[in-house]
Amino acid sequence: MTLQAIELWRGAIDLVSPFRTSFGTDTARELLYVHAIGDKNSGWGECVAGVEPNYSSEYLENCQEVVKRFLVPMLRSDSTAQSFVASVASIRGNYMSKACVEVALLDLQLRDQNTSLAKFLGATQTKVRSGVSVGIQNTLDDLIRVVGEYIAQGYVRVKLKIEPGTDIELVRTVRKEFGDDLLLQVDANAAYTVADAKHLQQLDAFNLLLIEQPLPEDDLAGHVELSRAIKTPVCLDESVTSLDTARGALDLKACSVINIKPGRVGGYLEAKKIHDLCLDRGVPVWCGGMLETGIGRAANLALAALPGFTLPGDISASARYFARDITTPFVLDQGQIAVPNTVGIGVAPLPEMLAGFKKVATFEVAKR
Ligand code: OSB
Ligand code: MG
Repeated sequence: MTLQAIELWRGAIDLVSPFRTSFGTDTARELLYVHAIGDKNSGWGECVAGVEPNYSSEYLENCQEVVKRFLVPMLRSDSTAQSFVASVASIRGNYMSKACVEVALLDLQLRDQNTSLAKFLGATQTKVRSGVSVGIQNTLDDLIRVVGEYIAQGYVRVKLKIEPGTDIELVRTVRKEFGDDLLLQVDANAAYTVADAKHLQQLDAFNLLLIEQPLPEDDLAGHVELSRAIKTPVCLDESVTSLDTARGALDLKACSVINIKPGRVGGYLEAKKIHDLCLDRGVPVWCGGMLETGIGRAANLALAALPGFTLPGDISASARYFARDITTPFVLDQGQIAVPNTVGIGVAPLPEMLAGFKKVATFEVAKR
């Protein structure tokens, strides 16, 4: 592979409905795409960071700066995703910045090799079961209506966003309305403290698959204590930023399930390592989402097709997020979404959609 240039593209796509979590509300997906240009093919990567540093410390403007100032300068014409990951190990954190460059390189090199990301990662599934993440609604009636619509569309698992004051009643209501067979879980996005353990014990009555990231990302000890205090399995999202933090969390028994998001751990190579560790230890994993457009969604589908992904992930159809996706839309078929199986991530931005985006930078890559 010969890498010639990196382009950065910016734009936004409106969400079909506002997405509210314990940390904020989004009405549009602001986007940063990395386009890696080779001599024969090109590859695309999507940055999962939000506009504000409220899910984690990373945010989109900062990612763009980190990519430009620290990551792109490390690239050479013979760089690969693997050599890139090795060379940027000297840069601390900045997982989302690293991940969007890494996957653009992966897409490019796998296209050159005429193989798919799914095959490269070791996928064993051709389609994956699809769950849906439901934001906090204004009223319980709205919540029932929205959840009912998603179930009618075929989503096989529902995740409810919760926060203090909007939690137990909400879960009770959804359980009562949709019955005991519904695969149901909750996500607090770090909104509680370990002092809420007694309160969260009330969730034990509702047979949830898991509670995701109840406590702040740094509070592994708190998650250990909470895991002992409640029956609902604790799953970590924000806390797991690497293979090392995943291993530590499991060794400490801070969680019994892990949500793997490639953007949060610096890319798909690290995500696969976390998957392999969890598979080896019999720890269930599932693929998280960051309201990705088709570029990020395609790559997540490849990852979610690995054998350790035994729980349905937050990879919903394009229509759950956008009226028009950047790529050919991903559709739900009997609760499942097909895993791209052509070359690279299997998709690229539609020219008519990209026309509404702006190329904000082009960097020539030094020869070697
Ligand atoms: O915590 O899983 C999360 C979206 C943005 C930031 C954080 C999270 C989420 C979601 C949405 O829950 C999942 C999806 O992409 O459907
Ligand atoms: Mg989460």
